[in-house]
Amino acid sequence: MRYLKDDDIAALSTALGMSAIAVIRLSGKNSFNIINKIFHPRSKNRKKQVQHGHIVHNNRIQDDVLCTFFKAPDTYTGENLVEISVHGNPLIIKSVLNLLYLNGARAAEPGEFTYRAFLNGKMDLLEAEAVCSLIRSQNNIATSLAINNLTKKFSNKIKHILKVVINLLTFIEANLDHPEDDLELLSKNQKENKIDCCIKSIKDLLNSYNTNIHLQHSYKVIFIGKPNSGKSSIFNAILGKDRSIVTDIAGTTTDTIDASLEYKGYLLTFIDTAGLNNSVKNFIEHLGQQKTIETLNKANLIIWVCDISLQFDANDENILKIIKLYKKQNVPVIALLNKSDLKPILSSNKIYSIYPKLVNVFTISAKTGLHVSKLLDSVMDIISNINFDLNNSVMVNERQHILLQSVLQSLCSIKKIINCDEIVCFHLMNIKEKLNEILGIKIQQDILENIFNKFCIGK
Ligand SMILES: Nc1nc2c(ncn2[C@@H]2O[C@H](COP(=O)(O)OP(=O)(O)OP(=O)(O)O)[C@@H](O)[C@H]2O)c(=O)[nH]1
Ligand SMILES: [Mg+2]
Repeated sequence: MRYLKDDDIAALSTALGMSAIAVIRLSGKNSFNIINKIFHPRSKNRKKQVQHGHIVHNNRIQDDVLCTFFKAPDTYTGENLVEISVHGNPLIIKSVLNLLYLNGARAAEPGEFTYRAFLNGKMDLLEAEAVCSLIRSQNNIATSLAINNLTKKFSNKIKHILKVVINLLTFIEANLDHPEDDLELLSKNQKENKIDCCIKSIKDLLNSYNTNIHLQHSYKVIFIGKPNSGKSSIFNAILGKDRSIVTDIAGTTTDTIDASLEYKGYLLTFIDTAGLNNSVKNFIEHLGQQKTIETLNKANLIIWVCDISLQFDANDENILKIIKLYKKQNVPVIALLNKSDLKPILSSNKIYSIYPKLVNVFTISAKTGLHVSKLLDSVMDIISNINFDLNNSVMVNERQHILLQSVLQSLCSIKKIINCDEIVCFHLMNIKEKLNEILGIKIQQDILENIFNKFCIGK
């Protein structure tokens, strides 16, 4: 990896493939000189920011392009930057890039443009990481959260906590260094209030992580129910293909099977699971059921499939207990009374009488297709109403989560020794360092490179 700061870098910033146009970026202090060696503008006015002209090599025109010149320091990278809009043919892209390399630029490493933006103070590390999340977001909520980070909402929250910590540290250190001076002392209560306020903010951010982690890629919709209730049949009906095996043998599905579907702009991942049965017979079934339970931890929505033609039995009872547990954690649940083409024994009234809190109960038939399409709309209704304060929530990634957890631990330790100023100071210094690391201040080079390494090339 070569994340140098003083040379000139170039890369394709749009996706490689056939397209109307493709944008190549060139950044560095010599970038204007480099492009001018191969770019022949049509107009004599070289002061224009956007110039139309040709890329020429050995007197041959390689492409008809638009060059946009951005003069440092008001650019994405903080350096002189040129965006060359070429025709979107991979051969042309390759030839223009090669000419840039021949004339003094080198191929940019992943995320290197954003890395330079960070080094040149154009953005802090949280904003830089948000750029990566924004590009990768696969649903509307994830996109909104990434934009919140990009517009400093996360950075401001961290900076606010940092301010409280520094303020507290200054007070306590001053008192430790100059006990003889008549400095104003903070009472135990005042110190505790400040620490509590930080703990609350950190806990809110950690909660965001738990929600975000599920949402970053797709919404997980998980089918559960006793064996033979028709989970796989409904799963297949929704997907419109036979993804899971369906038979009348209880315990047909022994593993979790997932398939994704894009619907109304949301990416949904449906997961079929092994039926939950209190009296499992063999080891494979047992493993399958364990996997079902583990999968539930990822659920954004649970679909409980019951067989309308059978009595509510001990297996359903057990599943209901599990559902109550997840409902408590605010995971929404839809109960489906399947096999409505058969003589009904179980009714929605029965389900409501057992568990009145279930609001989404409806009948369906995987066999006839009754209400299968309605199910998708109900899924969407629920998912688009997942309770998000989109204005105030932020996206927390794994790196930030680990650091936040460590900050929380130190804050909790302080509460236990609040009167012991030396140890409080020690913890506060540690917290300050971790908060700075979240923002990317005084962060080690290898950690930094590791972060940007995950970006795509050209960003
Ligand atoms: N009559 C009728 N039969 C259905 C319906 N849905 C599923 N079945 C049948 O019920 C049986 C079990 O269906 P599956 O979809 O395999 O059930 P499952 O819940 O995935 O079962 P396991 O994988 O064993 O947990 C099959 O014979 C299906 O054809 C329905 O709506 N009506
Ligand atoms: Mg099945």
